Amino acid sequence: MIADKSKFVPRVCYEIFVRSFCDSNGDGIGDINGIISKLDYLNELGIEAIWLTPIHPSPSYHKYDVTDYYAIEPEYGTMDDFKRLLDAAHAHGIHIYLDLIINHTSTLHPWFSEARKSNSNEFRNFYWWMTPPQIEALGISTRETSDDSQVVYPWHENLEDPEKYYGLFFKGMPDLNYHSEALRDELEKIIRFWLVEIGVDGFRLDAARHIYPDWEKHLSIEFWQYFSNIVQEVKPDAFTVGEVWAETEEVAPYFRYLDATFHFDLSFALQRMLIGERDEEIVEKLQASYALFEKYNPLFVDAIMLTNHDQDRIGSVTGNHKAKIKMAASILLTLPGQPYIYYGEEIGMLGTKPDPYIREPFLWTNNEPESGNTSWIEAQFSTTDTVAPLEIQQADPESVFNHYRTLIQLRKSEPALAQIFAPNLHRVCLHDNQMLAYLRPHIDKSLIIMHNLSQFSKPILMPADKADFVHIVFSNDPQHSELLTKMELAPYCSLILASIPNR
Ligand SMILES: [Ca+2]
Ligand SMILES: [Ca+2]
Repeated sequence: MIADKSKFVPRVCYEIFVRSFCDSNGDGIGDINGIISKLDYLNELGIEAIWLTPIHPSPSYHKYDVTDYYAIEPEYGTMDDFKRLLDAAHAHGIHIYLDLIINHTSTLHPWFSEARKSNSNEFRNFYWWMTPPQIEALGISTRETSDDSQVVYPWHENLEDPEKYYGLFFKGMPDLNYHSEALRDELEKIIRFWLVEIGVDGFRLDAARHIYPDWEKHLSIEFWQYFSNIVQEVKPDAFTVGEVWAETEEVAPYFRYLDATFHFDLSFALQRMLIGERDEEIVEKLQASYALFEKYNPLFVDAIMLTNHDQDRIGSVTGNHKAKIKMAASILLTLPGQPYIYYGEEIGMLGTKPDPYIREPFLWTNNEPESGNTSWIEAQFSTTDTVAPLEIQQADPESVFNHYRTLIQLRKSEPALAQIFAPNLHRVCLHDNQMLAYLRPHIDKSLIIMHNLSQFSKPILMPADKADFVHIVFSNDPQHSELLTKMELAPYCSLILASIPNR
């Protein structure tokens, strides 16, 4: 029964920061028609689902502060454009996940414009309000910073109002208060609208661990039960992936009600490994997280990524080291779970914080007119001097782009890699912590994957019981061909082996 559910098809996903992806009308701002024009490209890359950063009307460039949940940001296009995007994506077999920001709204949302008028306004309790003495009494005037918010003082003044409002991320983003039944009714309408009337395939759920504030934190998980009940009722096939930016132990309970959550611990561990050129017992750490996730949901989907729009780009993390950028992809795309590629990662784009510089224009071409390159911001990191545009990389068999493409195809064609449930991952010990190696068992064709994390050529000290893994499925070490005869792996290279010949 589960096998029929399309949401459980393993999909290689792609995060699009809409403003920076592709401009269709020459105003320099990425838009929905731009994305439609690049669906063939995404299909060629092997992408099967897209997470769009927010597309609702919003005063900010990133649009994580919504003013209308039922409309499309005019800079990005119209609802008709969006419907055409959905149809075109579906025709390519690509699912669309909407970024749903329901922890907070913009201060310019009509609900807040009303709520801030007086404490008797009917929208007042859509948000959190308290007087300074109440805040003091609860001891909540300050908060400890978290990975996803550096805000220490979350209570903000509302002009003459004796009460302050709570905004965890920013004073322009007041937190919604789901103790309000009227707000819950509004949320239900929003979910229904996008899943049923418009027909998106799922949601990426922003700030999922912050729905209730720190002093009522335990209610956040229950909230997702309520949310998931609505989704189950209106569109059981819809996929949900939550942003629970916390350590694995705190993330795990969210799997009870969400299909997937992003694996931040893994993302940072992979980054440290690429910098330090040393394994961090990543296989054991992953096995421990799977055991934890499974307790809450045997059908959990581990949403894995190198980085997203809130982290320094992997290209910069590695110091624009092409071989490491490729190795990062080789690791991500051979681990269990549902991989998310952040737009531009596949061409090795660069960028470090502040945020706008990890969200720079995608480099389609050397900036020819009508190339689709956006220009809303002047790139500081990913310029044609530092990163070869896609057009150049497509023609170069050694490019980062072609490496991504190859690995994605491999992930889809090798059943051992495509498995999505009950992650199949075991350590293979090569007696060297600069050699990361793991087995992906499969009844027909198991694979051993190894990566030389170091700058040194390394011997392959294969365990005796794995001696029959001699058929090379993939290698970017030029000294390898079809059979593993030279028991050595060149610096920063990856090797995939099977015990039976390739078809
Ligand atoms: Ca545009
Ligand atoms: Ca909240």
